[in-house]
Amino acid sequence: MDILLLVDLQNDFLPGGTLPVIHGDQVIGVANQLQQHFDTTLATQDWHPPHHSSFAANHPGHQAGEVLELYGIAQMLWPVHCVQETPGAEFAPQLNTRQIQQVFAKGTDPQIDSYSGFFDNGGQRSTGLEEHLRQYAAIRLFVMGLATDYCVQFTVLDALRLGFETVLVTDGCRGVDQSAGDSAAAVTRMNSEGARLMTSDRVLRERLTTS
Ligand code: VGL
Ligand code: ZN
Repeated sequence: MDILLLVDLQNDFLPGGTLPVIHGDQVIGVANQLQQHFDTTLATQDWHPPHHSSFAANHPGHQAGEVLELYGIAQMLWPVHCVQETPGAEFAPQLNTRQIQQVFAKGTDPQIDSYSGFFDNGGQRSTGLEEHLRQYAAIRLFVMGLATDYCVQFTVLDALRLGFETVLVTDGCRGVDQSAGDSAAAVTRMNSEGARLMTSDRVLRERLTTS
């Protein structure tokens, strides 16, 4: 069974948001198109409390882009983004959300960030996504969204570690690229750990011939 997982398609990661991913808006159409060919679509949502420890604003004297050690884990500081119940945390208005069966919130614990849609960055608390996927006997997980070098990458690497067959939809992702080449390196890493790389065109052709 094929499942489409949309990672963090939220206003703050789009142009005009507080943590904009360049051309992030270009993947919304890909998500809408793919959804029409999947019976099951799930989504993750970055969902931080206002006092989240990943926000530079909560560390006076420090700036976004700096890395601090917080509670024993290296934490990149980010601009305030995806604060619970604010417009920035909402899904992109152009995104078709009617077919999303379940949304998994992440980054809700103020003390620890969560790039992966499965677990926080300490690998401790589950979002419930793994348990949800385990109800299916055999799945292929098709992952796309924002950002390639953070939440998409950590979600895909956890999916592979958990033993799920995983496909990265390459044109459905855009990255932060804080350092040049981060996204390309992330794609190479996901691929080398076992993720298959496919364009959305290829996914659609495959879905049309197998279902
Ligand atoms: C993300 C940085 C901070 C992401 C979330 O969705 O990739 N990146 N929070
Ligand atoms: Zn975040």
